Amino acid sequence: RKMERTYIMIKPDGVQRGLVGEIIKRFEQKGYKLVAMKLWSPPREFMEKHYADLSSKGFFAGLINYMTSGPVVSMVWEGANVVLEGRKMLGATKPTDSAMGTIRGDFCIEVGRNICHGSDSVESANAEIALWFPDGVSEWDSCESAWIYE
Ligand code: YYY
Ligand code: MG
Repeated sequence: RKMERTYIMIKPDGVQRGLVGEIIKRFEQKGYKLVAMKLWSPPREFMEKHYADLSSKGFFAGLINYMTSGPVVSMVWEGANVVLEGRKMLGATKPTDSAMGTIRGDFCIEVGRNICHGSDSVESANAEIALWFPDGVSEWDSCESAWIYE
């Protein structure tokens, strides 16, 4: 099996709306392992680096304003295929396209307030984890793993 790590972030609206526990709960209950977490308000330049590939988009300035409007919760989750599966759990970028049962489908309405971020590939996950957690993550053995994996 393909063990991976992904960078999941609860955006300022998710924090303000009290959805931190709900989002963590879904990843925990699925069986993924939390290996890093912090709540903080990174400076604008840092958020611009995180979203550098979108810098030419018309919504970029608004996106950075929104993403620096309050603290975010940064997390790294580990598990088999967690990059792709984590994206499925978040739902489509546009909440109108997000299936009910996904985080975005269940909890938000507009693309510019879509409450969560998840890495879109193993390569971008590795880059985002290095950016957000330069000191690394916490390695630990979960007692549940024998019951989650064959
Ligand atoms: O990875 P994901 O968050 O699902 O979408 P991206 O295409 O990477 O865009 C990042 C972020 O930008 C998206 O979550 C909301 C915002 N955004 C927007 O405000 N308007 C768009 N038309 C597209 C994206
Ligand atoms: Mg993206």
